[in-house]
Amino acid sequence: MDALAQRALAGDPRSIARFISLIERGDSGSRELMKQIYPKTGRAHTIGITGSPGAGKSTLVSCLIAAFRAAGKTVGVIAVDPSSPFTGGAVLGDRLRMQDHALDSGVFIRSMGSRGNLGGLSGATHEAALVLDACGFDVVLIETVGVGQSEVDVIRVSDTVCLVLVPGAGDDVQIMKAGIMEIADIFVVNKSDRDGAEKVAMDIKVMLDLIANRKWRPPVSLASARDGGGIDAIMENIAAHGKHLAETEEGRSRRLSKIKNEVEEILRRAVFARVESAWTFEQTEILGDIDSRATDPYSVASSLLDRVINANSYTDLRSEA
Ligand SMILES: Nc1nc2c(ncn2[C@@H]2O[C@H](COP(=O)(O)OP(=O)(O)OP(=O)(O)O)[C@@H](O)[C@H]2O)c(=O)[nH]1
Ligand SMILES: [Mg+2]
Repeated sequence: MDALAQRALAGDPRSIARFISLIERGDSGSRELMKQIYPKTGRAHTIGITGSPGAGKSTLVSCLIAAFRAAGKTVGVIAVDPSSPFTGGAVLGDRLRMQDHALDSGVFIRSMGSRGNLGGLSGATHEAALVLDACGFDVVLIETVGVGQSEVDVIRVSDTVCLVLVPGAGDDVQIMKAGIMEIADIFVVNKSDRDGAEKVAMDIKVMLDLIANRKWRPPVSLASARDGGGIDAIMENIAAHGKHLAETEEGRSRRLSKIKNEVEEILRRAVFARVESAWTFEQTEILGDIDSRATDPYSVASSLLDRVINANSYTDLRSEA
């Protein structure tokens, strides 16, 4: 096994960080590393924390880290900031808020941005979560900012999705639109020290009644993360959902569908990487040909695709991936 993978699996924080950086760059060598560590994955409980900006996600994550640590569990955290990779204020803020845990060797915190990511943010986030899983963290928390489609994609990689709402933000319509209601397993109404939290919780329950019957009825609880209020209930709900996933047919089919997405994502990347290099090479000439109507974009796309598919055996595709 590669030395870097070995050191990461042994729990060396610098090696884990370097490993995730390789993935983030979409480095082709990282696929080989992923293959090596994959057998060690599948043990962590991955929890996605999403919700509108400023809802208190990072504050909540910090509370959850403390609660999991108190329960003797190690925690890996991925803070995803799709809009402003690396330099974003939100990421800096997250770092500050979570720094209480910075010296705890049972906690690993990492920010990720979308910059230079061939496979897209969701692919890289998923792989980073797998790395933390393989490195032995019992729990992996993924915080994403916002409630758009890209957050839905990112958060789909988690076993348990926790949606954080706050009173008076008028979030409900936005969330319905983004389809996050459907993928949330646990609802938290944070900032319940403010007026209107009970009303938001009621509204969520009404909306849940409208969503087609599921075996798992997402629990709704109030929290005040800033003062550490309501964390016990969230911990119980997380544990109950984990148990549901482990013991039911629904849990198994969810795992299989995650694996399906995983394979499709790798395929997409492998094919695209191939097509892209042919495309980049011939681009200038082809663009001119389309401009003069000597050809059209549809024929160009299908001929590129044909060539890639015919030129590569499965083995080539695999080494490319
Ligand atoms: N009143 C009140 N404020 C809170 C509570 N939890 C968090 N806050 C405050 O809300 C603000 C935003 O908290 P964050 O934890 O940074 O929220 P976030 O959702 O991570 O924000 P982004 O990552 O920027 O989207 C901070 O000023 C917190 O102190 C709470 O329970 N009650
Ligand atoms: Mg945050």
